[in-house]
Amino acid sequence: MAKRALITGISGQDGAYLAQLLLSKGYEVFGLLRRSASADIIDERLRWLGIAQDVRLVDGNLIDLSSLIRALQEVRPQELYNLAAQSFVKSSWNQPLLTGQVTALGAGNVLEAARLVAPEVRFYQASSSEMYGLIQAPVQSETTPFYPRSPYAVAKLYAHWMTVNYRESFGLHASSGILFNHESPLRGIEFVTRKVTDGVARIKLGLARELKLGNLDAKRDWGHARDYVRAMWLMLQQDKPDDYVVATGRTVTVRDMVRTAFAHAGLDWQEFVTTDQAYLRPAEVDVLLGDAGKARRVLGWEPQISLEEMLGEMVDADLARHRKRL
Ligand code: NDP
Ligand code: GDR
Repeated sequence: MAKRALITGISGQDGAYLAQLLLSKGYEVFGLLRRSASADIIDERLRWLGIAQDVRLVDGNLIDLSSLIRALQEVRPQELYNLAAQSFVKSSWNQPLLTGQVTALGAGNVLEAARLVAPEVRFYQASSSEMYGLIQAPVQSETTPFYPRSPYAVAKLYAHWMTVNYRESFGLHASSGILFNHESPLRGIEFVTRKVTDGVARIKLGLARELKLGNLDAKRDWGHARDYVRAMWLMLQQDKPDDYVVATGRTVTVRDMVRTAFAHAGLDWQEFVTTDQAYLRPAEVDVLLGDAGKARRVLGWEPQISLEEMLGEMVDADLARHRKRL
């Protein structure tokens, strides 16, 4: 019998790559999808990976507990991955309460649904390096204290601790992956790497002349989503649920990331990039650098794709997208 997995956030970057990984391992993959007026663009990412026909979609929304209970009763999954969230940090200052409802209480709803109707399920929570915020140690691991710096990070902390609490209180097989930034050609266009690679492609093809960015001094530990979804799956294959940092162990400024992406297309970033206050945040996370030693030791996980390879893949994919539209 094939294993069944239910993924919330199936239409997002990680949902798509995780679905592809699980399908390749012979799982039956179900995705929770909230209704949207623009249904035709919803499975764009699944189509891009060529798996749209293979994933079965279930109607539901994280803020509707009854829809989650129904989805779990219908699917009866062995593994449940909670990837859905309002995930854009900058928007979380404009929509702080919605972010709390979806990213925090929504995760609570998924845990509660699991406890009520699927207590045997193995549960994964998409926690985030944003929880470290104003960092308390130069390299962040599972034992580094958190100091959230955005409504998004505050919401993720609630979800993270609820995951730990449901594990300790109810014996749920609940694990939390504290993932550092990870990107891909399927990354949302509002996030900085994809905004940059899309900008590079437009400039290269003569569709744009400049690219406006915010804080170029921030440093991030950037990996590839394809590597990171493998870590999610590995966590749920362990006998014991636990929390794991997933990171590359290398940190780079936004400025250096931009330079690398422009250079891939043979362009000098300084001729095209300007800064604009509109993209600054009320509070910034200045530097993130993760220690994934525990994931390496316990899960045998290692990232395989370098930042340079990933940015090259993203620039090439954006060039191809824009050429198709020309
Ligand atoms: P995306 O923003 O690409 O995807 C978010 C998903 O959540 C979308 O499928 C979206 O659906 C869904 N969603 C939003 N609100 C609801 C709701 N109310 N009910 C049901 N579904 C909803 O995120 P990523 O794929 O990049 O990230 C996956 C998860 O991992 C997120 O929780 C994110 O916060 C977290 N994370 C991401 C990191 C990264 O670097 N990518 C790092 C650490 C954590 P729709 O298409 O309808 O909008
Ligand atoms: P982040 O990702 O906030 O780290 O959250 P994002 O790509 O939005 O920002 C990274 C850094 O780049 C700086 N920056 C800009 N960011 C955006 N979006 N647009 C710009 O024009 C720009 N210019 C500079 C930002 O200030 C920031 O320092 C992501 C999300 O996926 C979260 O859901 C996830 O939890 C964390 O990564 C880990």
